[in-house]
Amino acid sequence: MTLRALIFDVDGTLADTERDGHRIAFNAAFAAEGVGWHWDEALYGELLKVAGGVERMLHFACEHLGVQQDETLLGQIRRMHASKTVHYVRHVASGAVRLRPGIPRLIRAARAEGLQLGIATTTTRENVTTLLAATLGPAAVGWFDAIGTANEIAAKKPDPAVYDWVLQRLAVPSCDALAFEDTRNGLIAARGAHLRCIVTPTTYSVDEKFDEALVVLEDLDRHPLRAGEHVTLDDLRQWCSGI
Ligand code: XBP
Repeated sequence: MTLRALIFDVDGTLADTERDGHRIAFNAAFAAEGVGWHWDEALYGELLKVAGGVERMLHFACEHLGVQQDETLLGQIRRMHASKTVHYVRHVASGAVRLRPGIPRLIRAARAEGLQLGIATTTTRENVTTLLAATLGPAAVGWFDAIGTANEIAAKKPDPAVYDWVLQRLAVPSCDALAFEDTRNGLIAARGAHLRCIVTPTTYSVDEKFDEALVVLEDLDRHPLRAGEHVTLDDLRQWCSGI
């Protein structure tokens, strides 16, 4: 294989956005709607098994509260999701969220070597573009040759559709690309698109099973075998070639 593209998941992989980003924004939207819901850290960890904010709220209402799924509930959830996105974008744009260790370095190295870059996420497009601009600068959105989000692809991970879409846009075969994920759902999605996948779990996903991963790392600044060294593009190439 020739490594031609890196494809990144967003939430948990580019940045640890869930606990202090998305969760807080969901709770702010619940308060604004006056619905009386509150997601604490432990409950949110459980709810993260459901990808996508709308799907997560629907799951909570139906499975945890026993609410009947109907048009009234769906309308309320869509309204709260729009409000949640406003809260989340404001939070990220304020500079409150930082990229995970090694992410900016690897993205810059990939650009310098002419690799293509992709994003494969189940979150809302505005959340992604705001995060990229706030952390890497206003031009960073243009560094990515394909950005697949919930706005383009309805099916959520573990469905591989978003990865298939990004690969098609990049015009790269799956054997020449590498995915980065932080959860089992994401790993299954990437593997479903026949991609090799590096997993960097967060505190929310650390106990999940990652047997199908190429390598599992604490983060990209910590080489698994060489203490004090970070992970380079050459390391990724070696792992991909099975060396
Ligand atoms: C993670 C998610 C997202 C966010 C919420 O996506 O499950 O749903 O928690 O985002 P990924 P929205 O790891 O694929 O980036 O509310 O915009 O859906």
